[in-house]
Amino acid sequence: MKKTAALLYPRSTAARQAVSLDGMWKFRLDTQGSGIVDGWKDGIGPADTIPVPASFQDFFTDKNSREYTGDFWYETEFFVPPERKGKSVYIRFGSVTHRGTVFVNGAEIARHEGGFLPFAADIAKRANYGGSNRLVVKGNNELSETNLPVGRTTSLPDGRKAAKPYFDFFNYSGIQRPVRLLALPKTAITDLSLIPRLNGDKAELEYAVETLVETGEEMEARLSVLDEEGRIVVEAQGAKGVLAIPNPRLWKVRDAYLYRVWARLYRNGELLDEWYEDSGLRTVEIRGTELLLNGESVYLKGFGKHEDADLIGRGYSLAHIKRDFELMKWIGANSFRTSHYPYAEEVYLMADREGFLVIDEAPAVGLFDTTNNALDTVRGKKKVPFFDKETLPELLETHLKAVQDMIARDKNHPSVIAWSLFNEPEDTSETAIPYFKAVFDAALDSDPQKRPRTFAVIMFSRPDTSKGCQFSDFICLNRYYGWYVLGGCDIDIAEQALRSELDGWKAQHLNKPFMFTEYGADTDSGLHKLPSVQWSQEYQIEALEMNHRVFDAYDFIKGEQVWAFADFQTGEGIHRLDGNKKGIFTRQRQPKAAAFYLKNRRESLPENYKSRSNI
Ligand code: GCB
Repeated sequence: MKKTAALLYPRSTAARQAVSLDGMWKFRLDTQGSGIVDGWKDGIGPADTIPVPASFQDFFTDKNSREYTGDFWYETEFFVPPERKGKSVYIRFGSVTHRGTVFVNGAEIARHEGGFLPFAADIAKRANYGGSNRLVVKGNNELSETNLPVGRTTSLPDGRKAAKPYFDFFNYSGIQRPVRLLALPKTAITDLSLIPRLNGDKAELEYAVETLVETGEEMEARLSVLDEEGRIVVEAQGAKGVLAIPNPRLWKVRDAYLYRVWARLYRNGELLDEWYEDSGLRTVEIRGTELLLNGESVYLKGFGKHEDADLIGRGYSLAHIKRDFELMKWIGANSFRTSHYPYAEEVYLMADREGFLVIDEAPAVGLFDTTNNALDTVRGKKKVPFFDKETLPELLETHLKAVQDMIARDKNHPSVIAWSLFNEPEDTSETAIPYFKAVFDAALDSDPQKRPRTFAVIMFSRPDTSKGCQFSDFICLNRYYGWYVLGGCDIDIAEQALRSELDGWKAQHLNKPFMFTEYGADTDSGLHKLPSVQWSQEYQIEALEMNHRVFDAYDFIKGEQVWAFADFQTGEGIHRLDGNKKGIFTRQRQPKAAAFYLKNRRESLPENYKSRSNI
């Protein structure tokens, strides 16, 4: 996406104002698909009201609203003060899922594809200054094989559309993240890149400020780095540079120290723009089978998560973000993966503050459709591997953009230690190779810090069949031995099968760290059983114990992230009991029995568990 001052995280400063437009907005499902023809861009007519931000699905009491697929419309009014005239005025959406078109006072001013990243609509020419303005957003939540996340949209006999996700989470949608009205200077900072470097006990911060400057203007960029007490530790002039940080305090796992980096733009001594990022001094590196943070080996203890909660669906909730971090601290975790899409910006800000390590995942989930292919095979059609599909070139374009935009948004967070570029793609065909190469190259090109890249490897991809693993800097395995494979009474055989798979990976001599990014068992928080059965709380503990026994036996396993942090909503079906129940916590964020077992284990493992010096 073109860099604009409005895409930077919205902060009010001496030069910028960010005003929340969140609240109750008018809302209407476009069940007849007539919104455009009927001119809803000028006002959506008789409508309901719902909270923004939130997913719209779980407020209503009828199934058609919950399962609705198609266009949906939002409307609100906002006031633009007269003194904003002459400024850049934008509306910034944290996300509109999965796509949105924005109209202000009847004029279309922006379109955006992709439901998990921010975009901004320039309203300067359309705004009514000193008066009221009508904001209308047409959202759409259809799924396809050319957009992310991947799925399909079918038509029901009565004409309704139905979303068919190729992924295991509910297709929540709507205006799910905060909306803000921004007033920004015309001559503005459009980007700031920070690269921390460590050398012995010395630390440096390389920086680059990008600006949007009207032609011929003489600008001066300045940078100030402040410590947590607000004292200036170093200052610099110029749009680029390398700063030595005196007496550096490093950003460490669960012991974060943040420097505030102010970028300012001046003309003849007059301040035109200012903006800041909180940055941490830390390095991330893969060396052999070790993941190194600040040159020290770190073992990931954590979770795969979802943005998911009662009533709000995938909607932004600071309360849930806070509770989740408290639970992760309580249980002795140090990391999580933003499965299966980039989360709200505020999640990363809290991870920065709390010293959590984040594997930041692109919304590239569902690049696998064996089930559909299986039906085709029964019907006598040839199975088409996912990466052989005709839709691939278009999907790749969407994917590259999603990766580039995710990295542009999240590149300065000290908490982000790696990019996960896919979840469980069907990576066993030769045709996956050029696709993977393009996506992995794009991530490297986009990231000033050149962080490690990875993807989560599905069960069916094995040491001898995965074509994608060659691109990963470290290997992330999603494995369900003891659940989908050899579950229940067969758990002893599952253990043998897991060991034999790991022996296979070992024999490949990849000399890379491995992490388990998913393992676990569905568990009903009300079910106890002696002896255990699948779904009981006792069995969840047994499944975790079995996995951990195996992980502990292999030195190259350098991390364990249980699936999942909390129970979450999925589409209905015979394999899901009102959602996925693999949570260590319930959807209401209360512990299952396994949480106490896991707390014990996690607290007993040192942060540098299995480091060479520890073996
Ligand atoms: C997986 C997927 C995750 C599912 C999980 C499960 O492999 O990555 O999205 O929710 O398995 O529980 O089946």
